[in-house]
Amino acid sequence: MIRILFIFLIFASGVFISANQNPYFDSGQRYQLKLFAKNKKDRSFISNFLHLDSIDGKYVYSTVNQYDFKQAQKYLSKYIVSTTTLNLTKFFPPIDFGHEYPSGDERFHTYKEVVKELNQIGKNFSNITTRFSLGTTVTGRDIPGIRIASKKSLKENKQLPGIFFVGAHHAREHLSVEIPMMMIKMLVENYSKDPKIKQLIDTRDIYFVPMLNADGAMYDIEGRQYKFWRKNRSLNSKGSFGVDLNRNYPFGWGTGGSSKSEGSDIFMGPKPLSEPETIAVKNFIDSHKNINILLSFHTFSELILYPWGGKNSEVGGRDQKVFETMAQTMAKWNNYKPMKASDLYVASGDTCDWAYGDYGIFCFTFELSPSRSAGQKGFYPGAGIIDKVYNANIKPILYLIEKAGNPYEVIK
Ligand code: 0X9
Ligand code: ZN
Repeated sequence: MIRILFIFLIFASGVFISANQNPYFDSGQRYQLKLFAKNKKDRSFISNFLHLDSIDGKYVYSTVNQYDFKQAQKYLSKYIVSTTTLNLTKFFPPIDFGHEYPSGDERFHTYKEVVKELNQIGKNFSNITTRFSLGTTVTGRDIPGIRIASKKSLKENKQLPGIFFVGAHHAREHLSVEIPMMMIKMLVENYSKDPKIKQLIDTRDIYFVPMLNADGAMYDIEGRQYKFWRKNRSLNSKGSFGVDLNRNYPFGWGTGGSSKSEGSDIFMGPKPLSEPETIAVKNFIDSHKNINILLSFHTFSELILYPWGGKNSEVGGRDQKVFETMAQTMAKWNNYKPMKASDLYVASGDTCDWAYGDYGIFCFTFELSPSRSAGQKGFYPGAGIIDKVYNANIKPILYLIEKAGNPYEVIK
């Protein structure tokens, strides 16, 4: 008996040690790094290892997990100015308390609330909406979507020009769920009140998927403790979790600004489109040839980004003019900074390079508010910011819906 106990203890301690020595084990420790990056070249170099949360002149800020922190110490030590340690270990490994946002942030929609509200809207406005499923996440959640288009118009017209809005490629960017949710509500509620909205809904095919990375977003709030989680919740081959969905698209995949290491927050995945969430987006785009414009909501920094993001060159020609004109027009309303995505930093495998590169879709990434933040408030600005960000983006979003009719109209 004693011998069995002894063998068990040795075995158990071995497991314990290996879990702690496993470089991919996520203890919950997070580090906030301030790095000196004097120009775009420095930023793009750093972006091969870390995700950059924000840029402030010659400095950049990044919140990283333990794996990326070790990588940074190894490869980026000359750039690191300071490190702040955040201890979230109390909340790891995750315990599922049922999902709710941390105190004060309950206004943000949990996955269940997104589904419930979309179902309700689908029922209440059945003449202009259809609930659909984009696909299924890694852990089996249905990815909820809603189509807004007048059923009468759809009957009369074979095809209406389409637009696709998607939120939450990144888990911790919870505000990117709220803006599409509010927009959906506004559109359906004003169909019978505002002739301009009616006109749009009668002549366009509008699709919303507010919470693509539902697994990651809900993991990020488990235990009512934000975790700075970015990726989805795939179990990787060496035991770490998550692929960066915005590095997993096939166009130019793995050509810079993303990582081959599964423990990294910018892990590109074992192959392009390795994830059910990105496959779901691709299947949708493949089967909806009428989509002319795509808007992917992210946070933060208050930017309007357009291709290319994976290389420094411009898309060129007429399309360049369309991108610039649209971005500059919208920027006047929301006061965001319009720019080519790679001017921020080069990163390959993102949604917009793929949507434009493979399908010719005019694709924008909105980095919502706040404009800058080195601390926790960047990704977690609090629910108090939601209305302001929504109001700033109503006009740009309505403009995109309108221009989905013919994006080239803006350069005529
Ligand atoms: O890095 C990203 O995926 C996006 N920023 S975020 O802070 N929301 O993670 C920006 C994508 C823009 N695309 C490129 N720079 N390629
Ligand atoms: Zn993002």
